Amino acid sequence: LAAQAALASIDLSGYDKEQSRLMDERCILVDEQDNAIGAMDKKTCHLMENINKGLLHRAFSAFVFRPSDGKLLLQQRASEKITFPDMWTNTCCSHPLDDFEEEKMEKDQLGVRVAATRKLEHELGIPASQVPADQFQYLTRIHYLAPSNGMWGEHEVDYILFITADVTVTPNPNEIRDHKYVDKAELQAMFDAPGNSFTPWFKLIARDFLFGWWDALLERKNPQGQVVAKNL
Ligand code: DMA
Ligand code: MN
Repeated sequence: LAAQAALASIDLSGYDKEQSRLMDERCILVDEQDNAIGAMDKKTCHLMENINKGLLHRAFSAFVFRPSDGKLLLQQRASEKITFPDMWTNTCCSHPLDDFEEEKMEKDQLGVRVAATRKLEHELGIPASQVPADQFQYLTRIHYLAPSNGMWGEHEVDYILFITADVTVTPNPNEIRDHKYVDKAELQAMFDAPGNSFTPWFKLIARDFLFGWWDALLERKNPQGQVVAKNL
């Protein structure tokens, strides 16, 4: 990895003020084995020029399912977002931050769980009590790289977290433009329809994992939404 002094930066004055401010958050830098190796501001981490030098950070992708019918809550990112604006994606994505001691904890994925609870509240207004950190199911983590618009992109080790919970959504309009619940067929129809755009990580997770995991989640449920024993 290049020395910090060699990393590119950029002037954010043309972007949304609040989203520009959030670019000062400090992401956790990792190597390809997800060992924490430092911290860097979100702006630096998301410039393709730096990503192309190997800069990699830790992230999470949270998926909220409704207990009554197993539908998945999607969001459409706000136009104000600096990366991947206006795209449909899973319930909430973001980063555990070096700014918070708890979010650096790696045991039982505590850091990303706490960050998921924090950002579900920030982006969707979901009360923390409805999505407690210990209630997330950790599926896996994926290493991926994807360019966004212009000079921006993502390069992350992304922890995938599922939770089945009844949630109250009060959207933060600076973060999300729209939201909706979909079943598998409705999601597939969205993918097939012309004109919808999706984040690259959501497309990747959907292609490789989501539908299979979703089936397993639905199979473990009876119609009342209670967990019942499987494989007896
Ligand atoms: C970043 O998501 C994380 C992933 C998995 C792409 P984001 O751009 O929604 O995060 P934030 O809103 O915190 O910038
Ligand atoms: Mn990121």
